[in-house]
Amino acid sequence: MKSRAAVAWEAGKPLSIEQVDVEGPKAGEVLVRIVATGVCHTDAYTLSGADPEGAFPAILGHEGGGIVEEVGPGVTSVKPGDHVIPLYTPECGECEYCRSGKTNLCQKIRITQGKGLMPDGTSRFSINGKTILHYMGTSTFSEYTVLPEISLAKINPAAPLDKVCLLGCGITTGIGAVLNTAKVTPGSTVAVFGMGGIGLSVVQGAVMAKASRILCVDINPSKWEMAKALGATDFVNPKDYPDTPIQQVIVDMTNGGVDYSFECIGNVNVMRSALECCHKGWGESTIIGVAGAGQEISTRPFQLVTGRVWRGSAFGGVKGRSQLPGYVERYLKGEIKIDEMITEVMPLQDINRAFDLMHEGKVIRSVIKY
Ligand code: NAD
Ligand code: AHE
Ligand code: ZN
Ligand code: ZN
Repeated sequence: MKSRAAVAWEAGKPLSIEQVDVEGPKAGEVLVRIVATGVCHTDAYTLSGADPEGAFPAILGHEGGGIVEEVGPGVTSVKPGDHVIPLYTPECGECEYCRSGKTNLCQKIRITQGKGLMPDGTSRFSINGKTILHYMGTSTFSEYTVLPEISLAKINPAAPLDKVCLLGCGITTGIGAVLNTAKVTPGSTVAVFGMGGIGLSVVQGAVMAKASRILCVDINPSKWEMAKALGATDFVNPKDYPDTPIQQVIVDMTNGGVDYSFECIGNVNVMRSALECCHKGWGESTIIGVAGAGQEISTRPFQLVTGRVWRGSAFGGVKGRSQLPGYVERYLKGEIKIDEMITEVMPLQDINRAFDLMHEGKVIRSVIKY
């Protein structure tokens, strides 16, 4: 079938709106009509050429909501008409990782997914016979996309797909990093670096965890209003402290450092600051931001010897098939805020504007509606 899609032909170039050919679902696969998709900084990161796994031409997008159109042979857990959220972190329930009880990082299809291919090693997308690659196993910048059955969370059809699509990445990642990865305890102090869709969702998570103080760090002061509305207590702009490392500013503000910090930017220098603003003896820092090829983190080992902990989080530690439907229910009950995070809604043909607005710092999340 034909589908409208935004194709990334090469790194560093705008996306191009095309009619792509989409092959039907093979065994264990599902054809989904994407109703809406968010645009996450990770899409921009891969498009920029900084992603060591970035392969082109490809159809990006991983924050979608859609409806099952057709299922391939052997698919039993979803049927046409079901509402679904695509999962870039699948959940097979069978692999060593799924059974470990220690991680959400199902590895069943990770190798082919990282190469932009379906589990059988081929792509379902092409234009005039030329193969177009998948991305993160989801490719939500195509109106019709094919996913493995294990990469779909079936959700309550009462949930508006143009809102809960953001649970496909940003909001779940931020909240989950607080609740599942760091396990922030009531009364804790929290520092959040970067007030995009991820950092603001960390703020939401910290409020849910009953943190006593939530310090937000961003070089763009226009982000403060939203952070404050979500429950942040302090705003720190590193540009106001040109002569003092930002970790020192936070240590001074918090009587020795915060209990928990989160890096939500993808900047390795900020990752160091986020670790070093943690309290001696117990402070824990979680890296969420994704850094470019070749970049590495560093700190004095003494920072860890003296009790600080450095960890990372992918998709908020959330197991998509078993736990994401519960996040949708919490949105429907008003416990998770999504609508406030959507500052732009636009059609697919305007998708490059969503990337421009992100780079200009003028948007929290743009949602593309097909
Ligand atoms: P975004 O572009 O919406 O927000 C980034 C924010 O960081 C902006 O407000 C910007 O002003 C701020 N910022 C930039 N440089 C800064 C600096 N030096 N100091 C302070 N603030 C600074 O991005 P997003 O969509 O929220 O994504 C954030 C990061 O999280 C990206 O690296 C993305 O790839 C990553 N991410 C990771 C996961 C995961 O599962 N680990 C999931 C989603 C996104
Ligand atoms: N391809 C990059 C890694 C990118 C990365 O870390 N992705 C996150 C999700 S970001 C969503 O916005 C993730 O889930 N990582 C775990 C995984 O298995 O990719 C690189 O450096 O190669
Ligand atoms: Zn994302
Ligand atoms: Zn698995």
